[in-house]
Amino acid sequence: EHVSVGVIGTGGMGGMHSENLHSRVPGARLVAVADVDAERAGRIAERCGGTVYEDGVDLIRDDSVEAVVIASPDPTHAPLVLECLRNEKPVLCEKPLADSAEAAREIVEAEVGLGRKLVQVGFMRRYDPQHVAVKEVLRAGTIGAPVLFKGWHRNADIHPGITSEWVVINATIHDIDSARWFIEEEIEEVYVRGINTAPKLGGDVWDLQLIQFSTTGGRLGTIETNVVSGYGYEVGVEVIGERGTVQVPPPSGAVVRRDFAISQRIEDGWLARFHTAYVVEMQAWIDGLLRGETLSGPDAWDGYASLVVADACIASLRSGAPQRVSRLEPPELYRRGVEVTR
Ligand code: ISE
Repeated sequence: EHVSVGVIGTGGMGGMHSENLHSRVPGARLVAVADVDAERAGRIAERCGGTVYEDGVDLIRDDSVEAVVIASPDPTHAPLVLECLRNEKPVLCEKPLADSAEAAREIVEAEVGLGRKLVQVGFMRRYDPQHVAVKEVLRAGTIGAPVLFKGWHRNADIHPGITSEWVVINATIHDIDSARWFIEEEIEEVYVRGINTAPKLGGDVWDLQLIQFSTTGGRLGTIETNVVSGYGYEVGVEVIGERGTVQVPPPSGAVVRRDFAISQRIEDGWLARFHTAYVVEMQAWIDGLLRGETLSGPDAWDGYASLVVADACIASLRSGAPQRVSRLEPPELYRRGVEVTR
């Protein structure tokens, strides 16, 4: 038995998801790929199989496609997810779920209207073994209740063309989800500052941003997002609890001594750093679908809630003042288990 999956978007991320579905995830079959660049989709299809579409909507409507992965550009996410819901097909959508909280709210409402969860969001850190190990320590109560979250998120470099808002919606969104997942409380207030460290992006683009936040239960947090670190790709988390702290370990590659120095390699990007997480994420999604289980991964509510916080971060960036986050009350659907059917 297997799930027939279609992948929309065949850039770096969609290409990796396609390869994983094809050769690393038992129980999945890649049956279609779509990309506005049909040649690029064709190259993936040659290696991994599947019908080629130029338009993601046609892929979603293909009867042989039982479940959909969306890895096309951010502004296309919300309309494609809504199309999946109209066709009642389970969908794993890359983050961000939409390009604004308002657009994500529409997805939540459509799903609530259907009465079952079909949408998972690609917050893959929740499947990264190092992040999972931190989560397990917190769950076990080993360091007591969390009191402070510290996240740092560094990309090696970025092409010109980005904006300060993009840094929040496309990069920091992961850390917002991470904070919500580890602390298990909503973010209540944010205060964001930024500076430009990379003139090539344009002097008004804040590539280094620092967020301070507080949560509904009175915890604190900081998030550093640095999209031009200049040295490599790294994601760090430390949670300070009442009795101790827990953090993801530093890079664990071979330790090299040479030329009077010690060194270890650091990954160049997320595809390498989170390679295992992407496979585990996909396998868990496919296994859940095969077993007809309730979706257990990050859902449309997580996608929406993270965007509400992201919108508040952008408001704070613009005003230079702390910003309250609208209060979030999840609908019933996101509080109890409901069957997922395919
Ligand atoms: C990218 O889209 C990702 O999702 C990566 O995980 C993140 O580190 C990067 O900043 C984003 O641009």
